[in-house]
Amino acid sequence: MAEYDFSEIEKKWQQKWAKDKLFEAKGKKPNFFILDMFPYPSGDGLHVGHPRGYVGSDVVAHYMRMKGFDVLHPMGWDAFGLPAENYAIKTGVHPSITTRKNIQRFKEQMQMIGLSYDWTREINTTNPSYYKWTQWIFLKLFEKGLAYRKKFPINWCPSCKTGLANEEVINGKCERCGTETTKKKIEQWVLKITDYAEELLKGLEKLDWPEQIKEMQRNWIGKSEGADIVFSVNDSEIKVFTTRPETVFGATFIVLAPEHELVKKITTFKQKKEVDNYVKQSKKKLDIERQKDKTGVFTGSYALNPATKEKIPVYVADYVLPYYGYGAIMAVPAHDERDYDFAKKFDLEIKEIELNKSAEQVIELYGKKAINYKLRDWVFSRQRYWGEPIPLVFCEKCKEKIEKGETRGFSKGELLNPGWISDNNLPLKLPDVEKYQPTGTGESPLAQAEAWLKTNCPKCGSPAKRETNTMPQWAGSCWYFIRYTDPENDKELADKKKMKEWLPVDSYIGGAEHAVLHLLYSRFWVKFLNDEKILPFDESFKKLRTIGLILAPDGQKMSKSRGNVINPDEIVKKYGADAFRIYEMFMGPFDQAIAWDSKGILGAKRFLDKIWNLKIVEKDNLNTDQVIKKITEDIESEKFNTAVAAMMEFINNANKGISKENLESFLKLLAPFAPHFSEEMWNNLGNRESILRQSWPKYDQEKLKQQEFELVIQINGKVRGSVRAETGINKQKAEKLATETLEKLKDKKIKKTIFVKDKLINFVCAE
Ligand code: ANZ
Ligand code: ZN
Repeated sequence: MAEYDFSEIEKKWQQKWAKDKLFEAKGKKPNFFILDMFPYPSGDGLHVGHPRGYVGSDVVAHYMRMKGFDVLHPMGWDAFGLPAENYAIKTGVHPSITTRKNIQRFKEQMQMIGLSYDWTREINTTNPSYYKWTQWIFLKLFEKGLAYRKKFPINWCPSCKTGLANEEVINGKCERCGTETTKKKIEQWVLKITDYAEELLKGLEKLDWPEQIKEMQRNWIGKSEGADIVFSVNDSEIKVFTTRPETVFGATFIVLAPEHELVKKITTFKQKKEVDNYVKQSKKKLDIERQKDKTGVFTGSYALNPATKEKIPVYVADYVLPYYGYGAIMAVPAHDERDYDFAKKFDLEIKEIELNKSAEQVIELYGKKAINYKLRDWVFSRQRYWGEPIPLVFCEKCKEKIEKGETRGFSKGELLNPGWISDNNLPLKLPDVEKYQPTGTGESPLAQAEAWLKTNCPKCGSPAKRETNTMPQWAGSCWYFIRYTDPENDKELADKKKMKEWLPVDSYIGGAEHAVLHLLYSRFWVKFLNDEKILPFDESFKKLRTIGLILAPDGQKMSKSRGNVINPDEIVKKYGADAFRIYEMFMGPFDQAIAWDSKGILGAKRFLDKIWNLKIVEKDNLNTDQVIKKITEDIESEKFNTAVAAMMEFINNANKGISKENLESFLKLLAPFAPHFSEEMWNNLGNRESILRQSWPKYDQEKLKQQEFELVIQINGKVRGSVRAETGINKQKAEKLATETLEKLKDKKIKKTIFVKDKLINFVCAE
């Protein structure tokens, strides 16, 4: 069998397409925005896992173009972040240099695979002309009072020497480096994402996203409906939040978190030493440790249960968390497992009660309806170098004015954070520094850039100092998709008309690991900017599809240290970009993890060789309607693997030859998957206009119907149902179809099946 010369063909067409500007979005109607999550350009280059999503989105992009849509399919670089900075610490090479080099390599690899990006719209989050607008959005948040300074114990990575947001701590470990996080009390910029808790929750309903991702966001936002109930203790009041107000009759003790502000006040003299000691000990513990065994101490005081009028003891215990609800609970050991464990250990009353009052009734007597969210505000400052500078200065003079009560000329944010003043002179460029090392003190390396640090207050001209913390990794990616619609604009983040034309993103493809990070943060910024009338839409991504990981051939996660990384450059060199693309799509369901298999890539190559060698005949008996329908539907539902399988089956049936007309139709179906190969064959058949400019083949509904029949399904000779099936299907397929159709067949013990071609299938089952 003759093999096609992929290395020559692929390069040739890539150059031709670029020259003909085949993939540039024009802004015509109807249009379609298909987006990949843009990568962090690491020093390792692409691995074979990246292209799984990129090829998938590329198939859709080609398909939509052939369906007549003007397609926006862009790529860019999420290039701020720790690895470039860590490399700089080690070698002294400026992160911008490393970043430039890495981007170059990523881009070459993407071009090698023939991805049809519109490179005229490439963006880079570390470019001042880009981060000017990231800073601008931050200032908008600040001005509206949605950014505030707060000193409180935040998650701290001792290795990265920076504070982290809650979303960046995965099972107690730093999302970046895997080090166990600790708590550190430092002053931080925090964004009020909690103001949007309800909208973020509601907005999920209209999104076509994987249910599992939506559920993760719902859980993260964590809405609980219940009541606030007040318990009085001497002359103080303890407010608790409960989701089960009707259990108040069984509340036999109260528990305060060690951090609760009333602990000191209500602890009796006798108990003071023990309580102080306990509070000190629990401060050292991590949140997960606090949940493990139930520990606690008695405060010596009693509270009044408003429902039973009984006096119940007040305890301090660290299984109650300080930042949820009010950091205090009514303990109902008969109905709550945590409280039960605690009551057992401390020998407290466990009162069985009859729940004869409804939650509503209890609220009307003793409480107030309340809603709580688990979502916390977003800790937004990082004590690191390689990030967007926060464009604020600190001015003592302005602070004094505000503290004296002057409000005129100050924004809401400035009044909320006295002394902190917006610097609207953007972009505020990241200065060069000698040392990139994080200091560990809570200041970023920018504190050493003396000349940059010292400035004058933009408001009053007095000497002022710049904020030295930088923005987190997630800032630039909150809004990057907006910039693609108008990447060069230096007057606005993007032109309104262009935004209206393209946004929100029609289809977004990327990793599920971003569920409560990027995918949540971005929705928050978009909702805010929409409220500010800056954006004409209120959700970022209409449709989201997540990609399964590609594992090493040994089934393990690919990693350099394990030495099991498959390098895409080698694969493409050996088998060609098209075979690589076909295999990436064929290897398994798009959203599921799957191990790389070297035999599979070989199979993909052979499939293309087979097409290359097809004999062209005057007339064939092949059925293209069927395959067109199948592939159309599969692409629309991201079932790329079954689409490739259908193409393979079609080609197997063409071993006696194929007509030129059918081959041309088939090549159009193949083109999104194997564009270079299809283009070459298309060209060889005498066509001069690119195959990627052809319209997507249509199938004949009527003809398809004639090729279908009603498959009768019987169980033990009795008709139990029927289903439309294509004529000529074999027994195996008919069995599958019938079991998918008749639910009850799943529970039956099937002894044998009798199949009458194009008529019926009878399952002989045990009675
Ligand atoms: C009495 C009760 C009885 C409760 C019962 C539950 C079951 P979610 O659903 O997660 O919102 N709680 C309130 N604040 C807390 C805090 N700071 N730390 C730990 N636990 C806290 O949980 C709300 C329930 O968690 C509340 O309802 C409260 O216990 C507890 F059969 O009140 B419940
Ligand atoms: Zn000032």
